[in-house]
Amino acid sequence: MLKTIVIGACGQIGTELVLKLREKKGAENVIAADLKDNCPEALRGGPYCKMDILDESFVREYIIKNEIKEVYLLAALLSATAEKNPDFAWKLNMEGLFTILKLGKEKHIDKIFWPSSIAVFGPTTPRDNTPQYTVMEPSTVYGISKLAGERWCEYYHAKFDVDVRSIRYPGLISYTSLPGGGTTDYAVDIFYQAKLNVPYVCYLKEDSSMPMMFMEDAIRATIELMDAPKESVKIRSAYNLSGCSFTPKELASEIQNYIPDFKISYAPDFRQAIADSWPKSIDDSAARKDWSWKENFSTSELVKIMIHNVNTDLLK
Ligand code: AKB
Repeated sequence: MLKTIVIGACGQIGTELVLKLREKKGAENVIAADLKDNCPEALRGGPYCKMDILDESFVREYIIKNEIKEVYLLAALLSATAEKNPDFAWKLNMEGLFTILKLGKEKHIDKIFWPSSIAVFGPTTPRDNTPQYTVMEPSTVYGISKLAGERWCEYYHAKFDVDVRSIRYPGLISYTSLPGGGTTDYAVDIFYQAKLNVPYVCYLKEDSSMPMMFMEDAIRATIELMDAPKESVKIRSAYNLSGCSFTPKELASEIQNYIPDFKISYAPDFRQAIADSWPKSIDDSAARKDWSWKENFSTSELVKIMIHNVNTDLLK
């Protein structure tokens, strides 16, 4: 079995991706790598490496020495955090990608997954059913870095035959680990407050619709894209991917079906402008056609699962 590494393994996507890949490929073949000194409890079932993606020589040596052939590069600053630290966000989001793309060009690595985001779109993009190919003028540092990254992925594929694959993730909803620093994070935070019986103050307006997806769908999409035959992966920038779309008000009302006393109020902050520049819903027909993507979870299904599984101990 070829060796796989997930860099940024302790984050919201990384934790669940490592667990799923270990189930599929055998725990010993999937290395979790992250900045943290110690491996979190959830990832202790397999190898762990403390790794700073900005330490290029360490990353190169580790991947070459351990004959790692598949890389999932998830380490990044998300939209809200990136606005507070633009220089570092640009450095982290771009330099790590170049390190891995170069290893692909030198044929040390066979396959790369690098996540893009709906943040590649901007205020001039059509917001309803946003097409795969459309105007892309992102207004956030995060969005600019993701759009630049997409162009570099396509370039390395076209010029150097690097097998790099990517998805424009919408907001991801999960209960195994907490999100950090995104504009869509409210849609996870709200469940913790609801379960603590605390009123939730949302940093977006009640009618801010954004594309979202349950984590199980996102992990399945990632693995299905990576497993797809090379010839089926026709888009080497990143695929649009759709799960469901909802507003804070719609989400709160779904939660009230389980917790009738749950209260929400709205105090929009700087994240409102980011949400306003992003799509409300996504056209993912290319992913459906090229590698047979289909989502499994609707808003009401994901709310039911979240209400039953969110454990407020995670906040401690
Ligand atoms: C964010 O809100 O920054 C992320 C994303 C949509 O990429 N969740």
